[in-house]
Amino acid sequence: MSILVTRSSMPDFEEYCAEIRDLWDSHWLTNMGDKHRQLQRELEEQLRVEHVTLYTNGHLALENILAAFELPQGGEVITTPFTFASTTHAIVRCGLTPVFCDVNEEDYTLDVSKVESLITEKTVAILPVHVYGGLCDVSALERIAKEHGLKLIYDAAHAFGVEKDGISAACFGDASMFSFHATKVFNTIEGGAVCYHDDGLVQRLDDLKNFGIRGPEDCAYVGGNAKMNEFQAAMGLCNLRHLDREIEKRRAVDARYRQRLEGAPGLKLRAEQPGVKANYAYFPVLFQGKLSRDRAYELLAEQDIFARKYFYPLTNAFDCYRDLPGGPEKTPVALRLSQQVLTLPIYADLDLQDVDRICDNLLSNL
Ligand code: T4K
Repeated sequence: MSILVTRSSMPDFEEYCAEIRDLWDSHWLTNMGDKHRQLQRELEEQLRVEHVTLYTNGHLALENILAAFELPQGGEVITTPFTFASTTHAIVRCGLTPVFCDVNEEDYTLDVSKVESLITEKTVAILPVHVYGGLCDVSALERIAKEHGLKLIYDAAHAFGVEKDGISAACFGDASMFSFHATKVFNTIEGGAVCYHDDGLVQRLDDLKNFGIRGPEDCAYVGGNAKMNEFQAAMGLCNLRHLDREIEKRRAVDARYRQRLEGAPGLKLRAEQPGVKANYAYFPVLFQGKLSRDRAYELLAEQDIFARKYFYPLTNAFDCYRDLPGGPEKTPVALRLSQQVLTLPIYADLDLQDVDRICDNLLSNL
């Protein structure tokens, strides 16, 4: 059987059936039903954050939080190109302009020493990504955002369950977006959330995801539709019960990769971050020696093992952004990473013997 880069975590079939059983009694399938409300409450507890607003996917969560801040159209948002398409697209689809900042060599998040030089009178926000679940330099970014009066919105799509010195990733900045897509450490099939402290945002975010409708005869705001449905929320309620065990199993996979690959000539692993409780969402490896990333990808594919080149190409290399200033040559570290990185398969049920097989294959070709 093929080994893919990840495999969705799922509860037992019976557990999910039991969770959705009462939907056949209520016939209430969406529009902020009981399961939606329960999941929201449980996530506020789990992530230890004042407010969680749920969405049908992470991308719309990000678009909605950008819209909620009512940033001036054309305003500049400092962000990373070393990310999934969604981050940059959300900025552009909200009528804002991405300004690409390079990333650092250690954890591949925004290089905070380069952020301030990109701030202009048009800058309205910073949108960093906790890429692979590794946390950005949150204190430096907080300081810069405060000093310059900028919104700080994290793309925390990969960072569910991550903590720094006991503080949940959901608590940093003005808001954080999480993805609950099938490929994530915690999934609701498709899904996402915005986490934040400001009570004033609750109504706005609720309006944005439900047409601005506040009652049968009351439409207060020009909203769209981005609601999480009850089947998604039910999957979330089940998966949340098993989260700790899932992360523990991922930790074992991560540890085995590190034990086998650390120090191998031409390979560079991302260092573990001090004080950070990780979620082991991805296992990125840089190929910097004789064995190229593309060859490593092919060698694994020949054995039916499908690693992924997350994140190649950089978003500032996308055709649709070729007219923006700040192409890949302006973000040289990110460019090099995108050419060297391969994310190896990692998921809770990945057999350690398969991890060994992947490592044997790579090590014998270095
Ligand atoms: N910001 C960042 C930094 C993100 O990485 C993402 C999403 C977002 C924002 C937006 O969040 P969402 O709107 O998606 O909630 C996948 C995911 O679709 C995407 O959610 C994720 N990032 C991105 C990094 O990866 P693809 O195009 O690589 O997915 P796909 O279909 O090739 O699946 C990858 C592997 O996952 C498959 O080889 C097998 C496994 N898989 C996939 C699906 C669909 C499963 O095990 N079960 C499944 O149902 O984008």
